[in-house]
Amino acid sequence: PKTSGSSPPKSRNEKLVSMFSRLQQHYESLGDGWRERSYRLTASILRGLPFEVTSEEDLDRSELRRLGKKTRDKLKEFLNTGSIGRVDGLHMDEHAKALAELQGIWGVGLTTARRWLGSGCRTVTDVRSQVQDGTLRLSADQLIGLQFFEEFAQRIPRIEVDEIIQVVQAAVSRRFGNRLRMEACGSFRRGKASCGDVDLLLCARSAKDELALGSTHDVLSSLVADLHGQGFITHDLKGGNQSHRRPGGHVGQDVNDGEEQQSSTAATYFGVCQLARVGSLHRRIDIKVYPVLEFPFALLSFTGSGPFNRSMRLYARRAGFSLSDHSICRAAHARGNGRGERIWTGPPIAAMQFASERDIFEFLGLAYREPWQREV
Ligand code: DCP
Ligand code: MG
Ligand code: MN
Repeated sequence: PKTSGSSPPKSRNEKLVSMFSRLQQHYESLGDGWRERSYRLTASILRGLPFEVTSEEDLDRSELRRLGKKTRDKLKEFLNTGSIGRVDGLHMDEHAKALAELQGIWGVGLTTARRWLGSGCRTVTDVRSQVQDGTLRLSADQLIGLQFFEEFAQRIPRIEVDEIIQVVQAAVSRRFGNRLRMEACGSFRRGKASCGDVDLLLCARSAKDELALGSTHDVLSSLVADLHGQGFITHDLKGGNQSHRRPGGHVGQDVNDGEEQQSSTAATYFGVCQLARVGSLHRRIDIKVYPVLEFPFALLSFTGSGPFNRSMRLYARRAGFSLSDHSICRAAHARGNGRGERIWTGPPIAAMQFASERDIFEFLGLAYREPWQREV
């Protein structure tokens, strides 16, 4: 015998009902009450129909006669094509939104986000529950990204960036005296009122200081150890998909993208820090140490913005050069690097010619732009 009170009977026009409900929800979320009610009515009429809509003639039967032209057009589209473009578009939006949310977790890139979406994970909440029940396995970085998702999403007020800079500067001075200079880069250097993270660039003040300091890797390791020791750095991150980071250690040795470029000894650290003050949030911090000769290139690159870097590099390429965070090279020949990309590298322009960012602009024949003029 039939049990009452279970799921409601499926409508003969189930697919159409769900499409119009989707449209109704969409307009509800936009606050468009008129369209919301219109599509709610359509869904309810379709739900109550005693027959399945299979042809355009059906649109003149019973309650369907009440529907307006736009809705009839959508029903016709469905009958002709099996879907409604407007509804497919909403699904696309939703797909893009879900991908963006998942990529908001530190350590999650497009590939991972797509894979998770494919296995039914659409939101951070979904990820959390799938991690709980063991369906989803995250990398150490991703687990930290997930743990601090809400905190990392908070912008850091400029005044707090200042405090963070002072903590690191104090450790730098204590350990390395005046031999090491430090520049806060990224959005902070561009003058933004708030920043997504803190980007710090370190470099010996002179070639002589560089010799005395030892390797960039050792400098960075000992600084990070100091900041750990005082409880300021709380977590280390390995650096997402960047497979060239030195495995094991959390301080990575950079490798140039172009195999032909001269080897660089820049070192990079990604981590999490927290000021010793009640209520202070966990913040993302990036620290890089570059060789003296690369400093202007590193400063330019680490200051950004990302789009500004891309356009300046494109400009350089068109002028026959390849600009990176290490140097500028003549763009001599292109060849595959095994991943189907083309690298354009030739002999580097002597680094001695570049003492400042200004020299790089000048070399390329570009007017200098102050950091706060580098949004695009
Ligand atoms: N950068 C780049 N290409 C990338 C990542 C970064 O050129 N794929 C450069 C430009 C950025 C700088 O490094 O400005 C710092 O990177 P961030 O991700 O910290 O970006 P911003 O500091 O500019 O912005 P936010 O306030 O979000 O940290
Ligand atoms: Mg930044
Ligand atoms: Mn950063």
